[in-house]
Amino acid sequence: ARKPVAVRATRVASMAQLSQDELKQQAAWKAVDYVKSGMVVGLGTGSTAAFAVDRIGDLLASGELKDIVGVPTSVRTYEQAKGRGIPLATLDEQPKLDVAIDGADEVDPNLDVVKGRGGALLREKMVEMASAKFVCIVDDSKLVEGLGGSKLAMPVEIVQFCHLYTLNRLQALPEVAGCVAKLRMEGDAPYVTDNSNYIVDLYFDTPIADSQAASKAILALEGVVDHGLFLDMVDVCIIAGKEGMEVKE
Ligand code: ABF
Repeated sequence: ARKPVAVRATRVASMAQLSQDELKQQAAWKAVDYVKSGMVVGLGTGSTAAFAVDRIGDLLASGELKDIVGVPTSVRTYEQAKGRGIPLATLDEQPKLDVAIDGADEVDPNLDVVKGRGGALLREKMVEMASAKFVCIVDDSKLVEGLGGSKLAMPVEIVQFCHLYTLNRLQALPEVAGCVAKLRMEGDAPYVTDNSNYIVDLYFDTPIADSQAASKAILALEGVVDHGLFLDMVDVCIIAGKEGMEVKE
């Protein structure tokens, strides 16, 4: 079991005026404080993580950070980081990371999270599992009492082969009873991940009762590659809200 979550809250009156994008930026910039010269850094995907990638690029350009190597979690992030002049490597070349910074779709009170609505969950999980520290960055709209509770998707990456068969088996799992499974589409065609797989989004009416059991049951299906439940993985969560900033670890 995870140790109890410690919370450091900084009330910042001026944050009341910030837009959601500005809150994301605040969380991202705070996370970059964990990056020191010489580190190998996992670079997340999504609009919140993009602020961290830009910030690292700026600090490298100004000389405040030196000798950083970034490991991107998606083709999108690879392109962004390359454009910012961040030296890049793969997990093959850099299997041990010092820190990874990435966003999330839902964060529960234990700092378990749902990720992957941006479609990059597999590479995110591989990179973040390889990191000594995973710093998750969100605005406070992402907070939920239980995972699946936002009524938005919990994604599962599956192989293309007989994807309807896998979708039906996912929906029938007792550990996610009552969920509705939908193949993610992009226009008229199925959405294809960076790894040439499909995504099935699971929708819940009520939060997942036992996310550990759901995680194991989903992973045990043969056509499943991975899922968006990131359990016991977050070391630090930075939450930006109009009231101020919270750092939970
Ligand atoms: C990534 O980006 C994903 O795991 C998550 O799905 C998404 C969050 O996006 P945003 O920061 O744009 O809300 O971190």
